[in-house]
Amino acid sequence: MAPPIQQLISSTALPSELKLIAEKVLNNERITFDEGVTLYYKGELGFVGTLANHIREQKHGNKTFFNRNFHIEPTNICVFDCKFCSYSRLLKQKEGSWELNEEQIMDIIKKYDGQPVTEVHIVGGVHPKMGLKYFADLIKKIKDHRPDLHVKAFTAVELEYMFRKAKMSYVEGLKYFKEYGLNSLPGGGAEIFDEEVRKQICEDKCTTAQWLEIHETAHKLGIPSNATMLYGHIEKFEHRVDHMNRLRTLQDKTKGFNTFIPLKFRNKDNQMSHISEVSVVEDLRNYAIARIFMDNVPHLKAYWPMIGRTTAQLSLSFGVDDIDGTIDDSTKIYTMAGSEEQSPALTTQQLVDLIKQVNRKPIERDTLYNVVQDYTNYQFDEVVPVR
Ligand code: V47
Ligand code: SF4
Repeated sequence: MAPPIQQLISSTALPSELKLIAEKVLNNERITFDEGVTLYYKGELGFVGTLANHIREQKHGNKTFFNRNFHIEPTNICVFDCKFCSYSRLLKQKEGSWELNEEQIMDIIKKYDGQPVTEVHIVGGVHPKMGLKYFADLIKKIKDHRPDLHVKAFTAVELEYMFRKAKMSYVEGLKYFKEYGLNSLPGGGAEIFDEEVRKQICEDKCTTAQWLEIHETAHKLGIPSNATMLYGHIEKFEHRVDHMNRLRTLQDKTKGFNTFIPLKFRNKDNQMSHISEVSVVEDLRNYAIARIFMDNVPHLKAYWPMIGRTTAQLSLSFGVDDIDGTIDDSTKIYTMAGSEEQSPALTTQQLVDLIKQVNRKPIERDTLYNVVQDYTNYQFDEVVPVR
């Protein structure tokens, strides 16, 4: 029997514009902006899923990556006012806010001594008093304590604010952090690049141009990064394609993005709570179209603490090849916004089982996707320590 994608192409019922896209995917060709928009308006879940799964299996076979990481959120106090944010508090607003000092952060790091974690992910609110020097010293302390731990830290939003306050250019600031031990940047703060939509949902934080310039500068300095897209709120399909197109264009230039991470807008306790959340079908369609459109970004991540374990499992048939990490319950940005996972922690064994249940190969990776361990035939004969 012909592979599913060829069966699709030979189906007489398929509209010619979709057939053309399917042929491009089969021939490993890039789809255009307009074709991306067509997929959003006309591509049914089964159709986009078949194309995305073809690409996923061409790129990674059955492999599904995860890593052993933990998150530190130093504070949720933030000078900005993103309308979708359920997590931030103003400096003067004491209720529900937290600020960790250096000792408390180092205590979290030390909690993982002797545990085989490979990455710490540090992001938080943009605190007016926690500046560049504070965070550079913190990273150095972490690296002095545990040199092998990969430090993935600070969104472009946090960096833009710190560099502006320190009167440093992006090159100077990023070089400075790199010297202190910063290894890569997470993908947050991208939201939606369209300037009009951005103005409505997060007017006061770093602009699209600044976000892209910080990531471009990082890539040129040998600091890889991720990229996110916040979808399912007031944006139109065209805005999603525009967002991915700007990332794809930058990636052609720098090749510095490892992973694209679509983030579903969650509507609990924020200024956009009146907007309904999109369906699981839309989540899966979005992953699939992202996989088809972003042909030059190697990995597509479903961030399970936000989307939930079941959708994360499903997403592995819709283009996703990475389900992030073991994490722990210190990540609050989604739990406070109403995600399914109210206490997001999975042991390695649970993550491996989750992947195996849907017949994929669980591969533990480090931040840069070097294989740490292939768990396909691994037998857990005792309880493996969490994370
Ligand atoms: O930029 C905030 C999002 C992001 C909501 O690089 C919300 O590996 C949905 O970027 N509904 C920060 N999303 C988190 C982030 C991230 C997460 C996991 C992995 C990586 C990585 C990066 O969280 C923000 C924003 O887009 N966010 N509030 C909300 N209500
Ligand atoms: Fe601050 Fe980030 Fe929340 Fe925006 S999303 S208000 S920058 S913590």
